[in-house]
Amino acid sequence: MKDRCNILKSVTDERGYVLAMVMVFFLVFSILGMAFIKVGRFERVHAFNHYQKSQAYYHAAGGIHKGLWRLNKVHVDSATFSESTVSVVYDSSNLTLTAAGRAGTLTDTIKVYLASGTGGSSSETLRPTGAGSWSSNNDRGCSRNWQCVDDNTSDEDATFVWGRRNSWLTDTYATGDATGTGTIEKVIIYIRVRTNFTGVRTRTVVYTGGGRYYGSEINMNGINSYTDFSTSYTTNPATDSPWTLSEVNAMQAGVRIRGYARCTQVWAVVHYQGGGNSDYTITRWEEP
Ligand SMILES: [Ca+2]
Ligand SMILES: [Ca+2]
Repeated sequence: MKDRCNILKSVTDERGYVLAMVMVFFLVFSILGMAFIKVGRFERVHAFNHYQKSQAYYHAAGGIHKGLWRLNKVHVDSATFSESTVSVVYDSSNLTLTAAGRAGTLTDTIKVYLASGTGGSSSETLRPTGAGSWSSNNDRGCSRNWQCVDDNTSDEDATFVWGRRNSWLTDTYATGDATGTGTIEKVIIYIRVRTNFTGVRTRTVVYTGGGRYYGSEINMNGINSYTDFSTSYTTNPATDSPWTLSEVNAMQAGVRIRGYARCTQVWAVVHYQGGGNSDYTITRWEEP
């Protein structure tokens, strides 16, 4: 009788164990939110999402060949690659990744659409490094105009360029070269200026593609302490097309002053989208 009780208990325990395992299985998978986007026949590219993780695999006869994306964040610098059975191409203009796989005569492709995340942008500051094509303003505290405005941290009234009454005087400066990666989203020209007078105007200048382009006139009335002003160019004003790296490297940033204003700093900031270490979120999958 004691043995029989033990056997019954054992069977009950086993049922309980199986039931518990099934419950754990569903619990785990519902927490993970696992959704297989594409799982078909064995040899093909497929992709799936689950909790904080997105992956695309190419299944070949010999097994899984490559896991491409993880943590639902795509690092674009490692996303474009190829090996014998799978190739992945990143298209920065359309923000897509296309994975194509092959095993023997079987091929399959999957396309992944991306949205840039907060980590998808970066910027770089370029400061004057030498004389540019114009150097019309007066200087104070330096021997060459560009040296008055190349401060990493503003030295305020220690070095500055300044203008002449009732005349627009222009300076443009050679600027450092850009080293960033990714699409150039915009270039912003900054000037840091102040005045003790009225009726004074300033504006930013960028010299690119053989032309000088000015920001809006800044009425300096009341701007007695140094203040930053900027002009943003989402496209190169000479071409009306997105900036290229060579255009950024060849451009000159500058300042144009009418009257007795002081400019202590001139610089440019290049903003990039989709640089080498940018993170993207996968938004949808598709088989082209
Ligand atoms: Ca340059
Ligand atoms: Ca300065």
